[in-house]
Amino acid sequence: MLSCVNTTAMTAVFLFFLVSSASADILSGPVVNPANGHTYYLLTSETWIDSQAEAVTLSGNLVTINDAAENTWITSTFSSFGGIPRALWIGLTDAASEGSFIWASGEPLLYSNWGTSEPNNHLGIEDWGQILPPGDHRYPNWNDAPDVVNPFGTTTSGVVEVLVPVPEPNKSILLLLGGLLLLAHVGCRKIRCENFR
Ligand SMILES: [Ca+2]
Ligand SMILES: [Ca+2]
Repeated sequence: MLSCVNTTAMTAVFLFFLVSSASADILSGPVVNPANGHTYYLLTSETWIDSQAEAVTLSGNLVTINDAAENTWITSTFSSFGGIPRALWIGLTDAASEGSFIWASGEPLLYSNWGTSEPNNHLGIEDWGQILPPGDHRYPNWNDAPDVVNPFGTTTSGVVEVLVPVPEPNKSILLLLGGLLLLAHVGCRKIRCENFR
């Protein structure tokens, strides 16, 4: 019984490291899209699933592209980041049901921008949406790709969209807190002085 428990625990620890060993980091951002006020991040190269996991830790999802203007803003902001032509993971997947693409955010699929003859589920393993990279003749159209790091040998970064803007410190609140701390400090000194009279 004990050995069974130990084996289970060791498996859990192994799985934890297996899952946590590959996580995407922030390469750029937060960047606010002035057209919708949403916040975006560009991630380091990872699989679609690991990039989506990182997006959730940032309180978002891999990007939901709602219209051509958002597609253009994303590609002009991120597709050539750092002088490198990048494919970009977007929040589309049909892993749950082949041929039925859905957004990771749960938003309805109202706009799509697939490249010619895509999505084609090539070799039966392409369930994960990306924007093709600059240099591909179908850029900035979309493709379905396998869930690997840098599919087809192309640097591929996830784009995260967070619907609520990252709050900036409110200066008036900071001033008010500073004032209250000053008043408290002066009050304490006064009480101490009166006690020693
Ligand atoms: Ca969006
Ligand atoms: Ca494809």
